[in-house]
Amino acid sequence: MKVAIVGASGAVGQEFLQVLQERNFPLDELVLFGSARSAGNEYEFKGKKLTVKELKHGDDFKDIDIALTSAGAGISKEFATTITKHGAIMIDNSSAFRYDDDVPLVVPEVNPEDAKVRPRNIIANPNCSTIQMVVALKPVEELSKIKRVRVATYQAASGAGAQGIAELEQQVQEVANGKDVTINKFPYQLAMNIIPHIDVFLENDYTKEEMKMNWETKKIMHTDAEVSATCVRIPVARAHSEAIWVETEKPLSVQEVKDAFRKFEGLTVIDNPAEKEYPMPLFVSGKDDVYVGRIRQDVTDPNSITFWCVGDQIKKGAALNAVQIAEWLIANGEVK
Ligand code: 2RA
Repeated sequence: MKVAIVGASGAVGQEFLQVLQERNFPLDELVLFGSARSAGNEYEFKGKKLTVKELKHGDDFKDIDIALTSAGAGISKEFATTITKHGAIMIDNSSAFRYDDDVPLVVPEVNPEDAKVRPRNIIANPNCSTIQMVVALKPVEELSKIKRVRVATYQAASGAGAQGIAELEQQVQEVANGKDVTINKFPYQLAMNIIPHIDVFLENDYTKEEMKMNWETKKIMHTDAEVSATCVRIPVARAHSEAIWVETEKPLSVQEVKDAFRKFEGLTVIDNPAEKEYPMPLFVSGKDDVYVGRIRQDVTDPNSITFWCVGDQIKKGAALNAVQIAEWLIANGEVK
């Protein structure tokens, strides 16, 4: 098994290295690719030094079985043929192919079988805010068809990559020292602030980040349920939080939803208001599971349940989900 990471120096690329190592992913060789700028960088993997090669058109992917790519949509589009032409399966973390009919969009706990039909040998990894939400929605959908979802997100700086985290850390220092704040990645100062704007605004006045949650949920869950999202950037390093309201066809009790959450692979319930126990980004950072809590009946509607959901954006929201897709492909004989 020969695996490639494309975009090895980025926040998600680095997390790929970490996750492959942590899970003892069954590989014989790992090859790292990156831009001309990051070519030559060295990273350690299982005690060995690996050097980043420059991503070029040619035959470098000839013997690669699985390519984990996270170098932005432009690079993914430009290099998809180079990566897949000799048979490598490209598991792509960018938004380049998510809405293409001939590219499956996969969260292994929700729709793993979709990964079998991949005419272009590309599988897309969904956006981070969608991944953690659909992991929590799936057990609810198994109890009753979901009619509608409303969600407000509280997204960490890591969603803007390693530079996003660095900018938040720098701003915190600048604010503490009474200096002018440096703003590059985010539209406004993030430290001591929140910004109700992620990605570009669309014609309907939702942002693209918000509509991704609508489009991607429909494709992954094979549902026509509409999702209305408000996506907000908050000054947290690396785990996204979401307040979710789910309207179901049948009324559901809080207890049956809690039981379904507890039984569902990939979810951890922390829900004990009496002891002030609920998931928070500070404690979920670095964890594999999606965490849910504050599970309660929506007081405005007997057919709605509302809850709080936290997931590590770089892990389950990106690198881990892609590696789990790769593991599923291997376990199901999909990699030759
Ligand atoms: C963000 N969802 O948080 C994006 C990253 N894919 O900015």
